Amino acid sequence: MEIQLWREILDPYTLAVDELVVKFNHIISEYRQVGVYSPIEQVTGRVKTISSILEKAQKKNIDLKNFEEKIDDIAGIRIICQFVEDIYKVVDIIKRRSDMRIKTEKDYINNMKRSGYRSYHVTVYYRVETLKGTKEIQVEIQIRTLAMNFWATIEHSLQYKYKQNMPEHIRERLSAAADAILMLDQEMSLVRDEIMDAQNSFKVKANIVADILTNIQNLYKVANKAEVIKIQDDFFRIYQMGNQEELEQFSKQLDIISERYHAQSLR
Ligand code: 0O2
Repeated sequence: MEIQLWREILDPYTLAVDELVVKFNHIISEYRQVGVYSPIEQVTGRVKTISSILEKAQKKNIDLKNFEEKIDDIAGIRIICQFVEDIYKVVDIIKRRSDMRIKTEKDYINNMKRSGYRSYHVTVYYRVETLKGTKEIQVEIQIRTLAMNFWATIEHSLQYKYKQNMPEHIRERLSAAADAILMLDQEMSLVRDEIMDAQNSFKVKANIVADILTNIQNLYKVANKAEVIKIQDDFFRIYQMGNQEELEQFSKQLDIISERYHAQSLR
């Protein structure tokens, strides 16, 4: 067998993970910029360690000559959602993208694993460009709720600790915890609309405040100082009253004043 140059082999996987984390985080920003609830809450990524690759190859009897083809989670992305419904929205988002091609889908949410594990797995082909040229690699995207992630993280550590010999009483506890997680997700789904409304209005308010403060800062550079100080005092007064409609109205008026001074394009 030829010598495996691990660093060179794994380098495009690192690039893919880095790019995809940026891309999924950008989706979160796009939703937030327009004040709409994002089905993605958090994104993380990792490249499997060499020892973990070797372990999996040994466990599954995979020839190291073609481990890149046979092990499809060398590059892994984990997308965390707040609600189960969001998971399917994220799957749709992935399916609509032109920069990744679906290889397989595994729905461990409707088909929970015997361990109690729940998650939606999508394996995609993704192209990266390196100095050596284009390489199409496989990336496993795991999509799960915050609650499912909590369970999976704890269970993964215990699996690691006990290997194949997890004591029966711990297995039972994990199974009971998996049932509780299922119920928690169902309960949360029932109040999803209310939670989303509350979070949306919080984000909308944060966006308005950010716009107002940017406008005030830009005006400070070009307008009469006394006028800008008055605008700032008015803002604090309206902000303290806590009425979002008035805040929106104030922001619109400020846009008009800024336009007059051509202050909006100032940085
Ligand atoms: P790691 O350390 O997370 O990378 P199979 O043997 O067919 O069941 P396969 O082919 O690897 O497993 O695919 P599967 O079942 O979709 O699992 C892929 C990954 O999902 C695993 O990678 C885990 O990350 C996660 N996973 C699957 N089942 C469980 C489970 O019961 N508990 C937890 N905590 N995670 C699970 P790795 O390489 O096994 O592990």
